[in-house]
Amino acid sequence: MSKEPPSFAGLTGESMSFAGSTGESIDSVGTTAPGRPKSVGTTAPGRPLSSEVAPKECKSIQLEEVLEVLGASEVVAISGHINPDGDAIGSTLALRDLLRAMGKKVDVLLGQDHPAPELYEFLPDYEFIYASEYTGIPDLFIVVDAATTKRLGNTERLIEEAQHILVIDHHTNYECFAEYYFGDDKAPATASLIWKIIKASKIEPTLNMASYCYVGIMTDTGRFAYRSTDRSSFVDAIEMIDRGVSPSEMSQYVYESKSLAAMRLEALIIDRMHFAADEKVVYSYILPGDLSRLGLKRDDTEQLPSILRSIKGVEIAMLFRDEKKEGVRVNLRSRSKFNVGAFASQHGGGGHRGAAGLTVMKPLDEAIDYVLKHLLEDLSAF
Ligand SMILES: [Mn+2]
Repeated sequence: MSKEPPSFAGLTGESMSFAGSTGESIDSVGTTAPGRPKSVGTTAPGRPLSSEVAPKECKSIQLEEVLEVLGASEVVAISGHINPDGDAIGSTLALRDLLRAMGKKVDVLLGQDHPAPELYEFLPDYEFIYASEYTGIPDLFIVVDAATTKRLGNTERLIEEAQHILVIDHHTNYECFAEYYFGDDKAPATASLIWKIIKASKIEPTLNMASYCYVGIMTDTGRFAYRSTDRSSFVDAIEMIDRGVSPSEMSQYVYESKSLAAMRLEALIIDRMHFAADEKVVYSYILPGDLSRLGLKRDDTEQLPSILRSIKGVEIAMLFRDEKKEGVRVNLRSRSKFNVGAFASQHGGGGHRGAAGLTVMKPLDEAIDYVLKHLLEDLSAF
């Protein structure tokens, strides 16, 4: 568990023995052909490269060009991914304030038809419009913190309708669906990129902009602790503190305002823990009735996978959330060099090296078996 993975392709040779089941009912990216004969070795020379479609051209733009694109637009819509986290929320709101200060008409959209998480309601001007109720046709539609159209929910139609599309993101699995892309998969948060844009603009960063971006960076780095945390995270934080952001206040709001019900859910998850691979892998699950019984929302589960990963010796933590007809949502966290983002991408999901997610369209027990089987395969080849 200490080697750097060469690339995920290098592991496919081993997981080929499961190729027959790979392409089944999860929305797999389809790099493994169902029914292919087992291959031996780990270099996988027999991968069906010829049948793979070459990646589309992605137009990456630099900071200056981002400001030109923003400057040239009058009516703007911004959206993060569905079930937005702190980074998606913080990034959209900071960008909204920047654009408003630039004199633009801006709406922040939600791709889902349920409210943004209550957890971040302490943020000023916490206002969103359901994309399903939005009738505007923006000059510019900006997608933040989402690399695939699958993460857009009801905002996806704007990809067709808006005149221009800009994606600002830090995930590794960008699908090249936009005209402009300002991305950096090494950035600890999308909010770090937004902060860069704000600083490069002619607008003086406000306390609100700094607070939004701080929450984005704080949550995506797990309070400046995950592997993604780097020097820039702290430099950005210092600049935000200089604008008046209080780190302890932000931390209190996000991490120490837990409801008793949320604490009870944690107890339930801990009670249901299972281990594999010499206790290097831990997993637990949430049943369909759990949240409603406790009076909780799906947003209240955001921090649970990290709690599982915090056990000594655990390298990979997984939380399975049974959403019945919507399938089983799997959240993965890694603190070894095993890249859960690449693993998730292989199975139709996405994310980062240390935090990723995917959806499996199977009943819960089968979903657990499926993911665990593939994970253990890849781990043993790793
Ligand atoms: Mn993010």
